[in-house]
Amino acid sequence: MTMDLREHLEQITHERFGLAPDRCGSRQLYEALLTLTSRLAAERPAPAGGRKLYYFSAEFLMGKLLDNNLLALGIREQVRDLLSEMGQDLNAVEDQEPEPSLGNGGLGRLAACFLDSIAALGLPGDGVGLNYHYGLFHQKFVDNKQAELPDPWLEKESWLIPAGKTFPVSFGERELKAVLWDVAIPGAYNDKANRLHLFDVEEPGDAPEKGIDFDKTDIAHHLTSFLYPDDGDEEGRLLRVYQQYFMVSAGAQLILQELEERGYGPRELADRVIMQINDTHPSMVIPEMIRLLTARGLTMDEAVEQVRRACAYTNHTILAEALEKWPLAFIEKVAPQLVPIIRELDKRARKVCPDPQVAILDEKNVVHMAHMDIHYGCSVNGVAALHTEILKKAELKPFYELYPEKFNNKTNGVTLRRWLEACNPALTELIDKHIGPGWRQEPGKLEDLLAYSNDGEVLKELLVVKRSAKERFCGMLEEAQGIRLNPDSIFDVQIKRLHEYKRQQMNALYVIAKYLDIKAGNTPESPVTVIFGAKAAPAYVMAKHIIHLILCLQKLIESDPEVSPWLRVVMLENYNVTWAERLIPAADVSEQISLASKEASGTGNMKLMANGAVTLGTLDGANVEIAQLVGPENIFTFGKHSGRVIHLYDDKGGERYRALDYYHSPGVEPLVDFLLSPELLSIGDPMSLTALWRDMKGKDWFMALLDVEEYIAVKDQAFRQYAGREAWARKMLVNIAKAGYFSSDRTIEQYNEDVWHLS
Ligand code: 26V
Repeated sequence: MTMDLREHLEQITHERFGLAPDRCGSRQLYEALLTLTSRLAAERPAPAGGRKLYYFSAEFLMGKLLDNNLLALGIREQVRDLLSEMGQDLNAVEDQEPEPSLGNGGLGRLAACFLDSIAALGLPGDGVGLNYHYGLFHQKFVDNKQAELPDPWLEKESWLIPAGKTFPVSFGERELKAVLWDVAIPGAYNDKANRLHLFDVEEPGDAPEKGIDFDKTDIAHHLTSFLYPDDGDEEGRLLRVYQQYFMVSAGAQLILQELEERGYGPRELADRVIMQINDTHPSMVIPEMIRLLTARGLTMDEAVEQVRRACAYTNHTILAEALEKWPLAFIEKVAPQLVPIIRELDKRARKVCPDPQVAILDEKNVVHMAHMDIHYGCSVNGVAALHTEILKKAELKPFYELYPEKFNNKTNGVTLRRWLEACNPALTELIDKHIGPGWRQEPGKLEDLLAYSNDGEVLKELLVVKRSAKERFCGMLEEAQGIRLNPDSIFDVQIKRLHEYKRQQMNALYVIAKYLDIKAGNTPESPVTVIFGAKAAPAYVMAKHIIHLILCLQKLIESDPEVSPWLRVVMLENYNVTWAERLIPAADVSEQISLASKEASGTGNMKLMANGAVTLGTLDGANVEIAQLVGPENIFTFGKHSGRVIHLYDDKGGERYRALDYYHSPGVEPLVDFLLSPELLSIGDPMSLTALWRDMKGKDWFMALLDVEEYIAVKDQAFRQYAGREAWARKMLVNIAKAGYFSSDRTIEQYNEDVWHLS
């Protein structure tokens, strides 16, 4: 095999560059390996099965693909050895790869983990999405604020394979062609490959000259320019609807074409196809597929029944602002052909249940996308046990009463191939050494590590592995941002989209508390480095104020010789999958501090635990399941529970949350007021800091002040325990041992068993 690979690589570098591989530069070798792995993956047949899954998602946050594909193809170590024999370094080659910018956060990364697991389990299932050219945005820090630039990740050489297929998408007054590009998804442990189908316009427009503003009415050129273009105006909102319809119309046509190629007729759709709708962005696939089926001769009744059995919906959030609703007038403008179908679906739903709370079209003629999914799909799932319970008991209660049989939970998972094996080779080696390699295909076997929880040698090895991961991260950070950190400090890590409910601002208040403590002469037992990674949606003003605060604290502390030996703050610029892969192995403490009831699941919490970080968190999302698995000794929890929080939002009972009551506590007021201290005002923008200060004490919609005092106390307690190195290493070990449950292979097996029935 090594011989074959060597010959193959030599052939490619000779053809492409007229050079032997050992004479190539990293860039040339990257292109050669891209060609080689794409070819090997593309040669693989699709898995066979009676029914095929199509996973529709606005986002696929794939991360770099070379390393992962080498792993899935089973040639990673051979290629590494081959290159080193040639005096080349695979890591340097991998640095050449740009990260695809096709996602934003948890929902998109989950879709990528799922594709990996579906392929690894040998199940027939493809992704369907859009090929955004400039991604979400590239984040830069200018004057301690976030600036957004286009993120052009597509190069002449990329993982995209032209599929040679186009589909017409009709937008009322005009028609556009959807051009299909495929990314091969090879399965680990088998010789099959699935596909990620990405649709694009025929003539994509150029990147904007400055920032991320562009002509949002130029649909023909800019439909696929950006993920989540600014929806602050009507043009932006319309563009989102154009994107969604383009994706699902082309996707539905592809499905029907493949169905026919497989030898089945449109009446066999539901027996042969299942469409998973990832949040509501792809919901228009329901009326669109009904439209296409009726055009192929099915009656309305028949088409509705096929689609109902062939669609399943996953809810990823209970935040009202993220539950999509579109004015019917928008759909009338973008895809008028859907309007009579949506009206008909609404009429039928009203016959089943006249309650206006479950209507698809409300009295203002606004379409509730999730409602359509629930009436006209076979399954509704939440993404962690607590989240699904909240959907059933509160957010979607009337729907649960109507269709109890449709509701089910699928606790999220992550692919341990990327999030342990690929990103943390030293920990992988340690695990293999003690329990063998079987955990890869049976992640539950990680529990065999528990046999070593009192083995001082193994615990020491764990600490050595963590320490070297921290050093490695420090090297990369210094190179990227010129910041030098102390690898012997506690790495306290909060990495996730920036949102008030995730409460990065509460973590910033902790930093302020520590700063003031140290200034008052109380130094902590161990030095601490608080590391943030987050992008704020460009139009989310409060999130940007929070980034500004964190960057100001970073500046203030790094130039203070009294404080900086004990406390540092770092915000990673342009946090993405690649940064996550570097940082997660190095994390000591995993910050999962959302306001209870608001974080549907979280998946970073799972990645961090698998790499031996100990969670400091509220009982929210999947943290609840983590706490149950690892036990109270091995997690730090705090904060008001979800029931209490839901009560505090309630108008009834006169107990509504009032930030000011909490602000006036002696442990809180000085922290909040520090936002307006001369120290911070001399670094930051007074307008921004004042706006945040005012919001925190007067509104604080996500209740940071409710939990901040307990948070500080429990965090200090966690940091004190960190000093007892052996006991801490035991916590790390238990967390790694219990992470098997959070393998996305387990999640996918459950989807297949309960919803998809693929084979
Ligand atoms: C909402 C919005 C609002 C306006 C700006 C653009 C935008 C883009 C996406 C969304 C929906 C976000 C949904 C989401 O990412 N949910 C996350 O899903 C994860 C996977 O299930 C889960 O772990 C996280 O808890 C949940 O926040």
